[in-house]
Amino acid sequence: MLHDTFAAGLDALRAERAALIEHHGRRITSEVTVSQAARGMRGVAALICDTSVVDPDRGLVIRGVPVLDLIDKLPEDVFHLLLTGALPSAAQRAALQHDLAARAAVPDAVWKVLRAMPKDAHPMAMLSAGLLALEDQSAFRRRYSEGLAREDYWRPALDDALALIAELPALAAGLYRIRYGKGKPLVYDPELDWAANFCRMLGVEDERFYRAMRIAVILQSDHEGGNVCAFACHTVGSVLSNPYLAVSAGFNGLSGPLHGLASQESILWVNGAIERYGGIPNVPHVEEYTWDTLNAGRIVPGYGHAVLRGQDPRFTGMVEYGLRYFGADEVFGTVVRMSEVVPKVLKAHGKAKNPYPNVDAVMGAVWHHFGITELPYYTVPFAVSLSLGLLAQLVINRALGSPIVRPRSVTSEWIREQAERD
Ligand code: AMX
Repeated sequence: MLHDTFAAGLDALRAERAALIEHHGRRITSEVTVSQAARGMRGVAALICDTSVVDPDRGLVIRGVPVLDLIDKLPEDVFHLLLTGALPSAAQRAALQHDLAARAAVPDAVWKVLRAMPKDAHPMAMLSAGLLALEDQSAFRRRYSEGLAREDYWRPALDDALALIAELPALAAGLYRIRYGKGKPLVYDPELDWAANFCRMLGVEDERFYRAMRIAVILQSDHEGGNVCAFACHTVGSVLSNPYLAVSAGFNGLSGPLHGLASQESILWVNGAIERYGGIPNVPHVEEYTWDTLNAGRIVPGYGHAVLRGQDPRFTGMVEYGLRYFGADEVFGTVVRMSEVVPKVLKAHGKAKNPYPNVDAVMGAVWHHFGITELPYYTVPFAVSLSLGLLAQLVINRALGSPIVRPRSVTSEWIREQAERD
């Protein structure tokens, strides 16, 4: 059914993009300075992505809807919204859930690969390896080698997207159970929704966890096109690498401490404070602890952002849920205390352009509260959540026939020569 819905909007999608290029093709989105080229292209707008926008002050807006207005939905609904621009009807949601349940089985060969990995392999490396081990299932790979017409690329890409979204909770939960000796991987229950299945397959059956997972997934489901994870996935996907390869590349990008691994690092940092002060630190303790981190030349994990300049609504949304349901939790309480004090210290420090907590400052406290206490695992649920946006973007790009990503680079010598000529 999702194929039909997407196909119904396809002509309009393509016509809109063609008109955009025809009428506005010469409009300048950004000029690029040498400083920007040297510093991670910060602020350079050089991609078109319609699934979501990160407004520096308001944060994530998905298809025109501020993300906090979506947290009572299901992740399935949000995937539909990301891909098609509209929330699903009840029938469309039921069909999507049915489709996901039918595609959710992870073959034994994948578990064999994961079991063969080193005992201290990082869970994100296992997730990426698991995707590569699933890659032989790619409908895109098969159909392309059979001679697929360009205008039909999106069809097997959407098949792969649905298979990946279905398989990811099982894969992510299964690798947790293998990596941390929790028993055999569990299988998908078609009676439960997608996020509840993720929790149950982790081994936690708790309605409060199901609700927290739905919110967490929605909050982290997309973050426009330029974040490292989305950009890596888009770049690799642009050469028609199949969706398994492209998403694995995106996840590898998410695995760095300046990006999604901050979820692990921030709780490590929070736990350090709890240990040092014997419980939830008071305000002077947090100030001291934060200054000690900065004076040691380290970054404060879970704070700052490359685009956001105000509060991250993903942080606010998750904290609101936590305050309602587990406000007394020590790790969560410390996260909240820190969020009240650290911004003042970062402002006084004077470097970070955004001194506020980002989404990674809080998510680990949620997993910890529900008994997932293995910190290296914390980036995995982020990756599973972000797959919704990565795959929506990928299918749309396949449908639009987006060409390969291939910007130019310049040499330092070229810059000096240009300067001498002026
Ligand atoms: N602690 C200490 N210093 C920080 C800082 C932090 N949390 N955030 C920024 N700074 C420093 C930068 O390192 C930089 O220092 P420099 O001039 O000596 O190189 C200076 O402040 C200016 O940086 P910026 O323009 O504000 O940030 P950025 O766009 O270069 O980087 C980010 C953004 C997220 C990498 C950075 O804020 C950071 O390292 N934060 C901590 C890690 C983290 O939480 N990452 C997750 C972000 C959300 C996500 O992607 N999942």
